[in-house]
Amino acid sequence: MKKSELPDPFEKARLDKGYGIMNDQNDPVTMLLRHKDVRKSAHNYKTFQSGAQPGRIVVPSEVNIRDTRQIPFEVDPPLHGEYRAIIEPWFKRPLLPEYQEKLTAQISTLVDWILNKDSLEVVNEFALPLQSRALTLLLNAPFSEAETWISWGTHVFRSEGEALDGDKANILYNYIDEQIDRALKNPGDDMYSLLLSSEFQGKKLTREEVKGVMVLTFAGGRDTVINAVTNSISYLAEHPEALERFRQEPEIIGKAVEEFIRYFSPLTQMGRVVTEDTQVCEHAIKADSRISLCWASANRDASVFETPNEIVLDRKINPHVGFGFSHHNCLGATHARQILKILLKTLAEKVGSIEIKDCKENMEHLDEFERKVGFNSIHVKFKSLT
Ligand code: HEM
Ligand code: EMZ
Repeated sequence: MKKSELPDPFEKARLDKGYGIMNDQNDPVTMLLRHKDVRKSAHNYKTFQSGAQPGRIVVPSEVNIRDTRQIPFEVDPPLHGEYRAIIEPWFKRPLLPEYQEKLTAQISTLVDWILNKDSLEVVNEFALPLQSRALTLLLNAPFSEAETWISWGTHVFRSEGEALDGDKANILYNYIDEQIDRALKNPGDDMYSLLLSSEFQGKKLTREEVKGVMVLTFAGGRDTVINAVTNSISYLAEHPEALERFRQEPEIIGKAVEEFIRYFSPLTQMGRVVTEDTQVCEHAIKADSRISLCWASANRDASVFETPNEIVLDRKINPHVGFGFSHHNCLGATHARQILKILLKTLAEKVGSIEIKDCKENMEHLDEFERKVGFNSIHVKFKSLT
């Protein structure tokens, strides 16, 4: 098997019964595995709610390390739409040419730097700094803040070997508190200041609401982006012809990004809390239990995607759910797509080949399923094109 492959552990259960069950801290999750069921249930917020106890829809559940409600992620319609409208224009800024120019400059500098190195560990030395520096653009925060965020590692709630790390979570909460204090004293044109001056239903957002948006912005766009970047590089290492194709046909890069998101599915699943006794795939589910929408399984559903286990760089029909589906679809997707597009373009322009030296896989243990979601570390050598 190629190192860049991410096998689909859900195929048999998806075909046989359509769901799987995993325990998680004695709050089991019925995982929906079929594309159709995932989309239908994502849409049905009345039966499958996001606005339960904060942290409970995340798998693994974060109820023990988080009280702050993440906004708009843990709010259901109609309030969800009102919150989302406040921040949606801000999250569309990556479409602006100035934003893309700055992102291109950041990524070019990083790629030039890696070309000079004999060996590079992609997760910590490339993907993490790239993600953190790019986030300074989304927050409109000073570039130097990225150094602090890099020091937190790849996930703000997890560390290697520890699925939930409360001490680490506190570092983030304290940091956001300090930043809110700073923006209150000295408002500027950054994201904290924007939120503090925004109104919800005719009243200023509360400190807790501002915190809820910021915690989500830091947590949601972190390991997902890091995995997407790292997996893309491992794919290009084993498929140098893809780099050549991006040079010849740069117009397919947008499609390739969508295909990478489908195939890599950096966010495996997201939960919902069931509000009434119901059934999925002829399986009874009790009120107040949890289901999950397994994006990673839906994205390999052969009834929707031809050759689902292959990366087809210019896949024509690609209704993937890697960024979610329906009203909670990923707000950070505009930013994430720009990062990946600019990365692929820059690598194609500057890199001739990439050699993988050694790597450690990052496995998610989901009871009956073991899913490779990327790498904990991967050492490579980049060779320049010229
Ligand atoms: C929501 C995936 C990057 C912020 C979501 C959802 C998915 C997802 C599947 C839907 C969750 C649900 O339905 O409960 C991804 C992937 C990413 C990525 C695969 C990278 C490749 C980002 C980034 C940010 C971000 C960079 C911001 C910095 C959000 C927010 C929501 C969200 C705010 C909630 C939207 C809402 O509730 O209306 N993301 N995400 N994401 N994501 Fe992302
Ligand atoms: C939550 C989640 C958001 C959660 C859209 O996904 O991402 C996870 O990585 C975090 O742990 O708290 O922000």
